[in-house]
This record gives sequence, structure tokens and C-alpha cells, in this order.
Amino acid sequence: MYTPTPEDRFTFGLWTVGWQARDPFGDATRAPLDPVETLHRLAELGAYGVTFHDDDLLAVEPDRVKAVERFKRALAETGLRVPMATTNLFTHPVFKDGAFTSNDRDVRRYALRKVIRNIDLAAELGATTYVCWGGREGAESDAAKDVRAALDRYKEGLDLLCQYVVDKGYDIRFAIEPKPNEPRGDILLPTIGHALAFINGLAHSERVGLNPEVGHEQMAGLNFVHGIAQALWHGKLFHIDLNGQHGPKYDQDLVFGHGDVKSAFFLVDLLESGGYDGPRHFDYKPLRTEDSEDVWVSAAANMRTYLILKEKAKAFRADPEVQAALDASRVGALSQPTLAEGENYDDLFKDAFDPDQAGERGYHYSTLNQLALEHLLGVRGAA
Ligand code: GLT
Ligand code: MN
Ligand code: MN
Repeated sequence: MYTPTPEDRFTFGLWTVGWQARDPFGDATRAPLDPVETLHRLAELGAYGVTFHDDDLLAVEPDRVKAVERFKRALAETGLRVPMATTNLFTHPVFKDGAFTSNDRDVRRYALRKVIRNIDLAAELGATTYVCWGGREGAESDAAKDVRAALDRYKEGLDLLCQYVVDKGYDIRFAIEPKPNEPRGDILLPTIGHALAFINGLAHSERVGLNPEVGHEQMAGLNFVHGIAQALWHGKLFHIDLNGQHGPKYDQDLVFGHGDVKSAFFLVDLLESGGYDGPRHFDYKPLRTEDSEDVWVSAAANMRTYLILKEKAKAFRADPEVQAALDASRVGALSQPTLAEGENYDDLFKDAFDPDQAGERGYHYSTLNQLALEHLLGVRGAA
């Protein structure tokens, strides 16, 4: 019943299951993973597709032409799709001060060439989303970076890349992935809100949206569900990175639902009802303690958890007690415009209203919250 199928549109980055678990304090604990094996294992588990950075393809085959050929063959064998691709602009030392916003102009030009080369492959493989995670775009000292100039260069880079896909006639949109810090002390476009504001100033703003990641907003103490709701409200939720995080600390990239499970529940509830029809993309890291077989156990856990939460959210919405509680809390009443058709501000003054009385009235949100929790804990019935 919780067995995923391609219709669920679950996707994984090659770099997720392929993470060798090298961290700042320790060496790799797992051998490199062949992307061809990844495709076969994910297809067996019921995934819909994979995503990749240009350099992920080189995990076991250093020759790019051969690596791409092997990858394409495995895609054909498994039927997996590539809805999204991205560029590694963070591992090589050349990007230590950033890519599009490095203080070194030659680095900025090299970064753009690296992206353009991989956009051609992304288009060939049918990807319609191109993610830009600017992990190295930032600084450790406020003296080191002229942030306004950096934003000019960030805009210049994205404007140029948009122009490139327009000129080539590619059906590709860009999705900026915000993150507050790590690996840089402070990263530019740190949250969904910063990125949304930045997108407004771009030459092709309609072609640029967001790829928010659960853990990245939660690292900043922000409410991910609210962030996603606002991204949807702006029509900018182009893609999503699902994972888990325990509050403000280093980026944990846990299995989806293995961090704040109540937030994961309301996120699935929103995604399933809020008009998002893109892939459900997992950007997690199998724990460093796990062996090469455990990797596939954790991959499957992401999808299973999503499907469980989807069922729980459906049951929550269908529960008559929940519906009565929603009415009692007047949740639906917020959708009614504050002024009636034909009214203007003068009409506001015609209301007979007692603020003291209204101030006494409860909203009964604890009841709603408890009902959600009980659905999650499995003590209330299925849909
Ligand atoms: C990197 C980062 C992720 C981004 C990937 C896309 S790379 O693993 O931690 O959050 O989504 O570049
Ligand atoms: Mn992350
Ligand atoms: Mn991510």
C-alpha cells in the first residue's frame, strides 16, 4: 500500500545515494557508487527519475563522453526520467570564493561556461528545471564581499543563462535554491523570501523560480510550510528538495520525515492540495554510519514516509471531527474577502462590532492541532 510507483513522481539526486559520507571531520565510509547502478536500484524501488550535477556522472568513469553514454544507456534500460539537472559550482577549489559572484572575474566566466555546457546535456535529456544552488556564493567577513555588487553579478549570470535557453529554444526554467549558511559563513539569497525578492529584478523573471529545501529553511528557524505556501502564492514553486532537519544546526539532510515530522505532515498536505505538480525530489544523505546496502533502505524510506503522510493528510481532511474543528476555528472564513463586492473603506464604519466581545472569543486551535497529532500518531481512523 505504501509501495511507490513512477506515477508518484519520486526523484533522487545522484549525489544523494551516491554520497560517500565524507564530512569535515572524517573520511568516506562508503565506496563510490556507479550512477548506472543507482538508476537500476532506484527503478526497482519505484522511483520516477533522477537528477544530477555535471560532475556526478564522473563518479566511476572519468571520461565525460563515455560517462554520458553509459548514463543515457541506463536511462533507456530503466525508463527513468531526468526532470532536473544542476551544476557543481562548489567542490573544486576554483569556486572557493563563489562562482557567479566570485571576486575573480575569470572564475565567474568559467562558472558560466560550466553551467552552459551542462544545460545543453540537461536539454538533451529532457530536463525542464535547472537548479542553481549557490552554496559558495557568500562570505565569512562583511569586508570581503560587496554584497550589492555580488547581487549585480548574480543577476548578470542568471540573465545570461536565461537568454541562452531562450536563444536555444530550450524548454527549461531555472530554480534558485536558498540556503542561509554552510559551506560559506553566510550565503547570498539565504531564504525563500530573499530569493523571491531577487527574482523580481531579473530580466527573465518569469523563467526563474525556486527549489526550496526543507532543511535549509529550518536551519534558519523558519517555517518551511509557510515558505512553500508563499512560493506557491507567487507561482514560484518550480521544484522542491525534500529531506529532514532538527532545527537550527548544521545541514543534516536527513531522510524525509526523520526531522520535524509534524511539519512534514503539513507539507505533504499542502503539496497534495496546493497546486504543486512537479516531482517530489529527495535531497537527503544516507547516514554516515550506514553501509552500501543501508543506502537503499534509506532511499526507500523517503518515498514510503511521503506516501504514509499523504494517506494521513487525506484521512485528516476527511475526518468529520476535523471538519467541525476547522469550522469552529473559522479557518475557511479567511478565504472570504474582507470587503464585500461593491464596498469601499466607508462601509467599514457601518459595522456594529464589539471588540471586547470578539477579543474574548477563542479560536480553538489546540483542538485542531491535537487532531492532527492524533492522525499522525495513528490513533484516529483511515480515510
Ligand atoms: C548540494 C546541496 C544541495 C543542493 C544540491 C544542488 S548540491 O548537495 O547540499 O542542497 O540541492 O546543487
Ligand atoms: Mn541540505
Ligand atoms: Mn538541496
